[in-house]
Amino acid sequence: MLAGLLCILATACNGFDPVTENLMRPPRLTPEQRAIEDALEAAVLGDPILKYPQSGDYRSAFVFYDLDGDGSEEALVFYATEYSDYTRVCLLDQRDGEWFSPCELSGLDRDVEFVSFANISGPDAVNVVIGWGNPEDDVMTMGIYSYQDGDGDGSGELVSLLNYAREDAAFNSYLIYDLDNDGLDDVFLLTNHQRTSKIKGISYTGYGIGITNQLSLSDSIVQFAGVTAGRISPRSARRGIFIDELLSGDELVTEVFTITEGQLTPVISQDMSHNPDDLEEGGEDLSDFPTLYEQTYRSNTASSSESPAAPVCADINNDNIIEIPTAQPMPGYEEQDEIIYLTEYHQLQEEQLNRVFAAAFNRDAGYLVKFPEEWVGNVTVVNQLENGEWRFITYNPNQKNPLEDLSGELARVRVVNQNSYQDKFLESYVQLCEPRGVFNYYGYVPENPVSTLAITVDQLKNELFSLL
Ligand SMILES: [Ca+2]
Ligand SMILES: [Ca+2]
Ligand SMILES: [Ca+2]
Repeated sequence: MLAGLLCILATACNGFDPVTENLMRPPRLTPEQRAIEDALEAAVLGDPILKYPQSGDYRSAFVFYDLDGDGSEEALVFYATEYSDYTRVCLLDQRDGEWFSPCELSGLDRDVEFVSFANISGPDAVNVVIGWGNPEDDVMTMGIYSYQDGDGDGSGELVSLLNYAREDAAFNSYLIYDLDNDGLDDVFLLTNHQRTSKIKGISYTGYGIGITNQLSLSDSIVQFAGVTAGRISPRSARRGIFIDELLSGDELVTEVFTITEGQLTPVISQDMSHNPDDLEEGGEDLSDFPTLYEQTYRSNTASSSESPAAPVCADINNDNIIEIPTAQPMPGYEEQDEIIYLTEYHQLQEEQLNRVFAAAFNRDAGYLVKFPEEWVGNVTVVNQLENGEWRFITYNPNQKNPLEDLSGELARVRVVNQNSYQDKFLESYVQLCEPRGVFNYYGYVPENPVSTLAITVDQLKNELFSLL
């Protein structure tokens, strides 16, 4: 969530993308860098045009990693030439202190999307995972490789381990995670193209890696809004992959899968029917009651169509269990055009979603205010248009205009840009946190409140307010 927000903040004001082939040059600082570039040029036919991964932890055209476990790093270099349609990868290694290239090979598309390292193909294996793509297509192709060293004699090879038809390695989103907790990473490919959506698992099968199984995902997925993994519930060590899907209609839904005896197994999925235990003999017919899957339906509450869809699954309370969010209009906003939502996060416990966290998210301003349990359903938020201040007020449905009745006010949060002509000295407000860039975050709690819902300014500052 934080990364997503920073990403928006960083790109909101200008369309400038610093990671482009023209703007970034390989460092030419040390003799070793020079030696590496010389080795690349010697290995490549024509002039190499360096290519930079677009996402992930490694953003340089030169990626250093100890692939064969000999204690010194090899280099992977991504490049194209006038003779190649696809980006290629050149492996560089050292022999007697000299850089040389034992091999280079073609990638699977025009650009490199990301590079990652994982332990997939067996105990002690180091695997290179590369996403290949191009700007015209949102479907990427996954490559998984290992470096098989030829005794340091220069005959080592970067071997592709996923020898499938290209469409079998296609994906729109992915996750690398040890879902079955056997010590080896598993890879999950998510696809939503050609009107069908799937999750595909790639794991170690005893002698190599293979697609272990695949299952259908929701109909009409527009895009994957999030994918994360972790413990499913407080009472079990079972791990799940949580997939947030944006559906047509700007609605989000979550599917959850685990691995049981080597097989991907739905925990929450579109295909699930009602739990047979719900339909005991003589019991009431619960077929009209929403399934767990249907209970995860929520509106996309992102502040604009350019922002990443929200809310998505996360470990919101740092207890190592992943929570599933829902969102409902705050009291009084059911019929409004500009809705402020209460976002709730739930844990799966005994086939039910139990709320463990509720908050008002001000995504534009970059903060949230957690709702104490007794606030839920009884407190709403009013946005002061002139300064963007959020006022938290007791909701009184008997008033003619409950959203204009500020008499039951409980708290305010205001964000002030130091460079603007807003009030900078807010009497009786307190600073809620350190300034972030040019933004100061202020809070206010009325004196002598009478309401049972009242909070203290310390509570606001230390328990309820936090930055996104
Ligand atoms: Ca090495
Ligand atoms: Ca595993
Ligand atoms: Ca949690």
